[in-house]
Amino acid sequence: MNLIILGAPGSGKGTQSAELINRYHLTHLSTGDMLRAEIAAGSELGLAAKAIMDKGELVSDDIVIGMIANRLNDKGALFDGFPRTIAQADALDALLAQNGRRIDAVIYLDVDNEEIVKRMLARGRADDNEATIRNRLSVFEAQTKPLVEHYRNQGKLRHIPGTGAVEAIAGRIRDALDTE
Ligand code: B4P
Repeated sequence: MNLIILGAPGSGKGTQSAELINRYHLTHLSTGDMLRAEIAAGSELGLAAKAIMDKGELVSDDIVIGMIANRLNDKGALFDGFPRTIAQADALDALLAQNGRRIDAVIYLDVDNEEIVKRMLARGRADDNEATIRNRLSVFEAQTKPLVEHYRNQGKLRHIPGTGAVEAIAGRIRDALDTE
């Protein structure tokens, strides 16, 4: 099985991924984690990515597509925070098709903006200040939200209300996937 977890910044993608990878034995592919690892390692890519992430913008499609292409293996995968643009979604379809694979379902965690701002200010990561958060939310609306319609049209979207206890949300995701 190959899954995507999609949602606004701070909607809980990373949080819910932890349970999903264990339950369905998936490789966790989080572009946000990969970029933060590059920053921590002080690589050239990390330095360039940090400046973009601190502004709340998206890192270029070529960079994140390359990172995913390097890590795909034969196991099913959970794509966390990727794709974030239609170009990334098309590239992912092409990469999977090379091995006769495809995306089976897309979990869309739906959380309203005020709840997101509250959560991210509490988390306090380097890119979690209010100005950056507001910009990340508008970047999400403009560049990533079109993916909701894109995957709905393919019949793959599973709409999950993303507020409430972490375990309650995990239960909603299980219910949505187990009726596949
Ligand atoms: P990501 O690392 O993907 O991070 P995120 O969207 O901020 O967080 P996530 O949704 O995983 O939230 P989390 O579970 O942590 O992206 C960071 C940046 O990297 C992007 O802005 C971009 O610049 C760059 N990037 C990444 N992928 C890219 C791509 N494909 N293309 C281009 N650029 C890319 O949860 C957030 C907080 O809420 C946590 O503190 C958590 O504890 C809390 N929380 C979770 N569930 C909760 C619940 N049910 N109730 C209350 N709090 C909850």
